[in-house]
Amino acid sequence: MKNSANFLKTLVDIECVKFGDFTLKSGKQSPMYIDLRNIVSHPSMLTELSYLFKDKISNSIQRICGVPYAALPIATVVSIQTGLPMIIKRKEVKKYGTKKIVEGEYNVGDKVLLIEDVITSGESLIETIKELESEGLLIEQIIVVLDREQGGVKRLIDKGYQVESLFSILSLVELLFKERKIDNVIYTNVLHFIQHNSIIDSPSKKPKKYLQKTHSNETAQRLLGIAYRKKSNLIASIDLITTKDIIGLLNEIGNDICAAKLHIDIISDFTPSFIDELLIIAKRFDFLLIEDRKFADIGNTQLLQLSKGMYAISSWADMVTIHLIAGESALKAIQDWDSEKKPALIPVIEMSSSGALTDQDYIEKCKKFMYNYTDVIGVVCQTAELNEGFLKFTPGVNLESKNDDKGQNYNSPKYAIEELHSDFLIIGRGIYSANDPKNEIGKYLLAIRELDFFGA
Ligand code: S5P
Repeated sequence: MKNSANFLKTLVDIECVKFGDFTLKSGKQSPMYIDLRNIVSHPSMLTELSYLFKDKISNSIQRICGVPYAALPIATVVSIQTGLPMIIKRKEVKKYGTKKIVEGEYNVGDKVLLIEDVITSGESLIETIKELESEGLLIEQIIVVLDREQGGVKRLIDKGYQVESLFSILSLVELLFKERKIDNVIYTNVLHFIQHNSIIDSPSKKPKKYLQKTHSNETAQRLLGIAYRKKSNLIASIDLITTKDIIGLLNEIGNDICAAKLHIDIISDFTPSFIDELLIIAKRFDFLLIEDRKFADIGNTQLLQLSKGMYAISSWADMVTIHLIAGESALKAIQDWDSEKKPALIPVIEMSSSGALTDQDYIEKCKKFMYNYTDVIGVVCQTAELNEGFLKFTPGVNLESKNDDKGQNYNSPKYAIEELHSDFLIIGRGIYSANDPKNEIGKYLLAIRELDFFGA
């Protein structure tokens, strides 16, 4: 086995993860069934796991312990791979002999790596932690193979433990969905299940917006999936004019964004190979590409602009912006266009600039027909209220400035999310003009995460 994606796909092949309609122990219906115990019959999977764990173990660890029983074989291979000694926590205390709860050699104060196969509520981990701690052991690090994203990790982090997971159910379904191994329905059902089954019950918190949003468009679902997984609804508007600067910036901030928005026609040294490079980086850092071309012509011309010329936009862009000024027919032309590769559409129905002509009347006129087109995943706007499920992309976001000297107006991330109900923040100069863009994007991430926009 060579990589994590293969490991995840093999989990499905060996039926450790199944999708369908399952009744859980609790009596609840679930669209997924997860039980990693079959891994013991697949030595190559255990070996792969030992490598994955090895990369993550902190230097201070002195003992390895698996939560009984499912994680015991995993702890064993990790112990063999790393040379770190293992201890075993019994599930029941022996009724005879030593009555020990922890088997193996250890000293009070030893720093332990605790291994778990799957985390849901974190209950069995908490139980094991309690018992190890009562023996004087210190839980230094916890690594879980698969996080069901139902709040267990957060619960342990809140208790002060250092927890991480190798994989999450979201990264698994995202991968399977991308590779067309599961369909829209399963993907959406899993997202809904996670949302409604989190053990973290905090009504005072803002709802987990992303998981509530569903959209039948595949690109919209991918974008939502990435945003949720990265806990970032930031779209970097990379309005830079050399390929070197663009690639350099994306390499710096790629992990922190869910999409990059470009104005491809401002690049001074564009060659088609730039697109290849861009696609590789987008894949590596897992973000989508938006071309902010703002198409605004009759249907036929728009199709030519989308697909022809040196930019061949439809061949690489996941999403494009479009003005609806030409009316419904121009939108319909794109929707009816029979093309293998067609970007999702984001109409600009309200602009951020001073004196914009996109008044309420214009917005309402756009809304009258745009909802009928499944290629339309949402809109660029400021104040407009949208139908449920449509995504709101908001430019004009900046932590430092209120405006520029060319008509642009800015709001803070907090205002854009809380007052404008924005789903995705588009940020240009706020990031790319900063002295240290990586550090600056950290401030934006902090601002949105403080709002608990992503929930637990
Ligand atoms: O109304 C709008 C629509 C868009 S797409 N106002 C905007 O500013 N934009 C784009 O968002 C604009 O073309 C630019 O690429 C980005 C904002 O950049 P910033 O540097 O002002 O953050």
